[in-house]
Amino acid sequence: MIQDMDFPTGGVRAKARCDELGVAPFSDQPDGLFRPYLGPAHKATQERLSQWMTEAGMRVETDAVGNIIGHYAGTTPDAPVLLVGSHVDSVRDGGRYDGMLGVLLGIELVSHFHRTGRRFAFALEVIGFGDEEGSRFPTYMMGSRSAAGLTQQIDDNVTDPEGVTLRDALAAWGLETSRFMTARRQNVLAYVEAHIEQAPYLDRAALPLGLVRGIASQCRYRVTLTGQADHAGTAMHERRDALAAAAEAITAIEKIGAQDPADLVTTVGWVSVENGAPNIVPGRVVLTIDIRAVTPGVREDVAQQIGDTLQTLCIRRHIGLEIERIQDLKGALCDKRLNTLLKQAIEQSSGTTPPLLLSQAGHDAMIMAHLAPMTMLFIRCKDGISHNPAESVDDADVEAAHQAMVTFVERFGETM
Ligand code: HGY
Ligand code: MN
Ligand code: MN
Repeated sequence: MIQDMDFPTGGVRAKARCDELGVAPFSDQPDGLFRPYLGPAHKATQERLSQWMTEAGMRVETDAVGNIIGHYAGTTPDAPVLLVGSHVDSVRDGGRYDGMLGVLLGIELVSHFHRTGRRFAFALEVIGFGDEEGSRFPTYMMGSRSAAGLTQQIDDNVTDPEGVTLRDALAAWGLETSRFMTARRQNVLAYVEAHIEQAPYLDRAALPLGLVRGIASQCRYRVTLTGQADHAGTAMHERRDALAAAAEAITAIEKIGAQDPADLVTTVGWVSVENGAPNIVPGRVVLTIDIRAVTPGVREDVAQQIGDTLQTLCIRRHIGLEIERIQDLKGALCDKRLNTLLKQAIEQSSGTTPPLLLSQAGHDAMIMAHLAPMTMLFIRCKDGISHNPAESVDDADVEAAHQAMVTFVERFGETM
């Protein structure tokens, strides 16, 4: 447990706390970090965050979808809210700072004002979204979609790899999907998310902090390729090999992603071979496709191009093809006024002028943009590496982010 007397507060403590939360019991993976939605690690993390939020002078609640929220009152009981946050879940074998750093910087922000006795004409709230990555269930951004008041068609029969249904995982927390709509945050003036860049621009430019112009739209598909399982002794021309078809599809998808515009990316990040064995010609393969682009219309055009390409190769190979869209996230632009305030805050606090960057990584901020104007603060991460245990940040950069956020809130207060 990291107390004030052990560490300075602010960015250094935020980073140290990410490290503390990077291992058991705050991870469900013995040799790294996996903090899935509603797992034991999420529960232990929720309790620790609640402790730190309380120490920072906040009233703490858990909402109907399992997000944790700390409330630091404004000068009047009905004051509107400046909401700061990010996600507390992680990908499997993930980095310690993706998401969590933004939540802990929010707690440090409030802790600073609590220690100095500052109150504003708005309340400060810090939110830790429980399900952003969709790394346990085939869901995504359920936490922020609920907080933003977006309607969601959620099938709570979906199961995690261990066969636990979303319904049962929620019930263990006393939650159920029918109440997700009650999680909508009220009276929110703006949403601010500090997040590692998850790309190498700041590192290569030797800059600590960046602003975000917008977050790329993304969509995901589940593709099922059905051939015929057969003996590995089957003649090559007799086969309907689903994995060979998948291999051709994957390289075609990569080639399409590498074409213009530069802001287009395509990823096949998950493949499953049914009943895979060295001496069986694979009969059925399922894979996912993730398509992202900032330029409007590109995502849809590329999805069509990939669909046509897969159709052609499957006809040639006599392979059955099913393509199901499993995610559709519109892109979002950051609010110009908030970006100007944040830019001024960074210049005032760190003396550096932040570049304006595009985010190919998705963030809760793209969802919260449906609820209120939003802005993002990017923090340099080494070589831009993320979704990888090698993810790392510098104390000095995290402290610069903390100082920029304190200055941002003070300037935001001056605009009220
Ligand atoms: O997929 C994303 O961009 C985010 O990490 N969930
Ligand atoms: Mn992530
Ligand atoms: Mn993230």
